[in-house]
Amino acid sequence: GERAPMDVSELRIVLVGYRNAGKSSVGNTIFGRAEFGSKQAIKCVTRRGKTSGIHVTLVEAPGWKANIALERSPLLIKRELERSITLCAPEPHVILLVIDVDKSFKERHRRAVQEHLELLSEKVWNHTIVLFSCSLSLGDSTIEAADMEKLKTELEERAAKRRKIVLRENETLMFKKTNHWNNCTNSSNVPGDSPHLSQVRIVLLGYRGSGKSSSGNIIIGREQFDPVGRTAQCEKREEEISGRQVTVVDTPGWGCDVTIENAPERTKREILLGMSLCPPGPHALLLVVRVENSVTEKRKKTIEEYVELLNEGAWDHTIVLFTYGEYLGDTTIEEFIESEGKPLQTLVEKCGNRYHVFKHKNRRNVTELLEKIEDMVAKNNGRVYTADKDRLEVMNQKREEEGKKACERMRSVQNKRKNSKSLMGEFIAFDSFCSFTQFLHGCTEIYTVNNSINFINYRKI
Ligand SMILES: Nc1nc2c(ncn2[C@@H]2O[C@H](COP(=O)(O)OP(=O)(O)O)[C@@H](O)[C@H]2O)c(=O)[nH]1
Ligand SMILES: [Mg+2]
Repeated sequence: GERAPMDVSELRIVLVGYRNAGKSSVGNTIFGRAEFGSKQAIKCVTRRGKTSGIHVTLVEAPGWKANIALERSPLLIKRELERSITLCAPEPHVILLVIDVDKSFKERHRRAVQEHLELLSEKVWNHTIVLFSCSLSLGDSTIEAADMEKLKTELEERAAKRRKIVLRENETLMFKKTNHWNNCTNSSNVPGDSPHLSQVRIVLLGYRGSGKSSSGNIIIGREQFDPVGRTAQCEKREEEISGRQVTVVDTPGWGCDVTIENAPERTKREILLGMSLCPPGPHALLLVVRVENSVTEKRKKTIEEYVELLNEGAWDHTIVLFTYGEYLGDTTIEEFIESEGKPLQTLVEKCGNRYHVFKHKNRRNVTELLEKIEDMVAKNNGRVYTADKDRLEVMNQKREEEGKKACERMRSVQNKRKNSKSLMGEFIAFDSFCSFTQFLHGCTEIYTVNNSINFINYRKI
């Protein structure tokens, strides 16, 4: 039979999702004003209004505890979920299932969603649209829609101010730079051309997955660092770029939510040893930060501790390198820095307001980055970062000793395996792969079994 054309002048929506998934914010976005309060509701909340010329009825059902089994969910919540449909009589056009992309979503969360949604109707899935929200980008504060415009203007003003400061610093620097290069022998100064270093040494620093190896590849212009596997030891690559001999050192990253005192000694050591791969020392430390990962106060503190692990003076040689720049769209990096709040702003300021943005696999602004490095070197009167020699020597010895021990251990394990069935294989047979990887969470190597034992690189699960 023929279907009656849908009356688009009216839309009935049910908003469902676990607690704090962002249902109310979604509701407010739909209406363009703060209709739903931030207070936790345990009963359905109905709002009617006109948005984009459509009469909208929106029912927000109370959220369940994100990972609760249906049988343990309070009766009131279940009853209200069932009632939400009746509040959209004759029936809702759509059920919006809100899921927060910034929170983990494991099997037990999925099961909770399924069980709770199927209370509405068996056919609920035919009418459901998943709506991804991101709570973290908004911080802890609930932003009132009425305040949105004001906030936006404020942000734009602060961003413009930041751009101005950076520009002014650049002008002062140009003067200093010209003076510096006039006295410097290390520059290949082609007449009429802007002066530049003949050699640029760079060390990449940052938490795991921030995009260090990928950025190394962007700078070098070839896939030289492995951006799929985890970088366990510092590595060096060289290439001539825009008339400069460029050395890039990649280092292992730290877990972004692991404080430095809980970090493996090995990670700290490898980061330090990275400095010795480009003697007499790097011109620039690139502190890699992913634009779509919020720098919380806690993460900022850890970043600071790692930079200061090198020494206090390291800040003078550091530039923040933002990766995932494409995520910004047409938002400027300054607007982004201002909207992220204090932690990121403090970090950028510690680096003397030096920053640069990389977009995925886009090499266009590599030369610009090299120029920013040269500006910084000029500001430092040609000084490069130098690590304490004795300290590096101790680290080097430790690394060698550990290497030897690791070889011995491997050999003894191999010998044992010849005699008995693999220990790992037996272990996995008794455990599911998932909990096994959980168990090894944070280990450098994970062994997995498919017929034989393979070595795979560990990636964030
Ligand atoms: N979309 C996007 N992905 C990126 C970008 N930079 C890195 N990645 C991806 O992020 C993941 C982690 O990057 P990687 O370079 O290995 O990070 P590292 O641990 O700091 O070395 C990889 O899958 C990269 O392909 C970027 O600018 N944009
Ligand atoms: Mg890496």
